[in-house]
Amino acid sequence: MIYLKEEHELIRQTVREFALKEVEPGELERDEKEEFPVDLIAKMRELGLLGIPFPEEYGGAGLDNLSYVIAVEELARISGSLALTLAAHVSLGTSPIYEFGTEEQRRKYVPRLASGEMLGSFGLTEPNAGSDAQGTQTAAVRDGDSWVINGQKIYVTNGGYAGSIIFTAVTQHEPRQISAFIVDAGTPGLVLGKKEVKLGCRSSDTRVLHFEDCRIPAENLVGGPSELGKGFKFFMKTLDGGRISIGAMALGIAQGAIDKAVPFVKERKQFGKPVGAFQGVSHRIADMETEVQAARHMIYHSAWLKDQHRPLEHHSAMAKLFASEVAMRATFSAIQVLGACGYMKEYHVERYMRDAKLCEIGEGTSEIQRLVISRQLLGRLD
Ligand code: COS
Repeated sequence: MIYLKEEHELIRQTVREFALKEVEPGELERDEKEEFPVDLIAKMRELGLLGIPFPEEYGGAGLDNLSYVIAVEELARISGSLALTLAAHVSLGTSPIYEFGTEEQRRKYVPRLASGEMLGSFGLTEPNAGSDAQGTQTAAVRDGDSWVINGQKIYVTNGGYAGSIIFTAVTQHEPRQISAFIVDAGTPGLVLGKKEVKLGCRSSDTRVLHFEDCRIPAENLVGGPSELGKGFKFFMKTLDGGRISIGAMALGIAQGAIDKAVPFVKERKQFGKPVGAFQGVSHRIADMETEVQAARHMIYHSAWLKDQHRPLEHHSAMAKLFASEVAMRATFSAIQVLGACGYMKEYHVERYMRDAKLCEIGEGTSEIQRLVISRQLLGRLD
């Protein structure tokens, strides 16, 4: 592929090897027990995977977004949960601090996040603010040298294991103003809520976070006083990048479905020949491969656009939309060509299908991606 250099192949090999040797063996059990893999995160830290796209002076690996996307893809080929954990940490928990934080905020948080000393997290969604992300009700009130936060964030990926959480809150009602803040884990008044039980990505951590008169220093306003009221835009721009990584996760899951389906249909014999010899099966495999390759081009192109600091918004929305729908079709097909085996947990593909569903919902549903894409073409008609 035109974008790929030696460094990209190297990161692919490193993560592939790690995923096959270290991640796959325990994945069924972790999925079953909903076990967050603290030990695997520690190994990813040793491999330098937790800060791939951040400069070395901020604790990162100093590589590009394409390298990061390939790492997410390769993890997702084996574990959607681990890919999601990485994507939430890098794209949502760390990137907005690096991109929109003051130099002090960058220096304080990014090296610890990018080096993997701690995980990062991001709080946007609330009980009454999902697709309508401007519906935020969490409030921040200035009191002396602090902001006092009240409200709650839900479906917070990595919430229970994060050292810092970047989140949005309303700082003024008329005219309405949403700002972004950082809260450190362990701050009094930040109360960890229940761990969610999910359809897929079951060994990733998803939490409710309550803010109960949670007092954070004034300097934790992201970007400093001049950026008061810019939180919604910061978060929208963050999601433009984050959606590439969810697309990469979908791509990896879809590739994983092919990886499982191809050897199976070559080996499994019925009516005296491999089931792959039947056109109903071989054409499904051909469609899976075609769609996965198309998705890969879209995801890598979006990562390249991000690396070039070019406009991204509808490209990343299209890439995520397409890749996540491809992942659903590919995992459905994998189950179908494996037949009864596909329905059994030990063959992994039913887990792949459950994990893939997240990609059509997280970081904006497919409906929201279509809204973003169509607004780019049509403008706002409502
Ligand atoms: N980059 C920069 N600015 C953006 C932006 C982007 N990607 N998207 C919107 N904005 C700006 C707009 O330009 C507008 O600015 P002005 O007020 O200066 O004109 C402002 O933000 C409000 O934008 P808009 O009116 O389009 O906001 P909407 O309320 O219509 O919401 C959607 C837009 C629906 C696209 C947004 O709420 C969204 O993405 N929702 C899904 C949220 C999501 O993905 N949640 C999952 C979280 S995963 S933890």
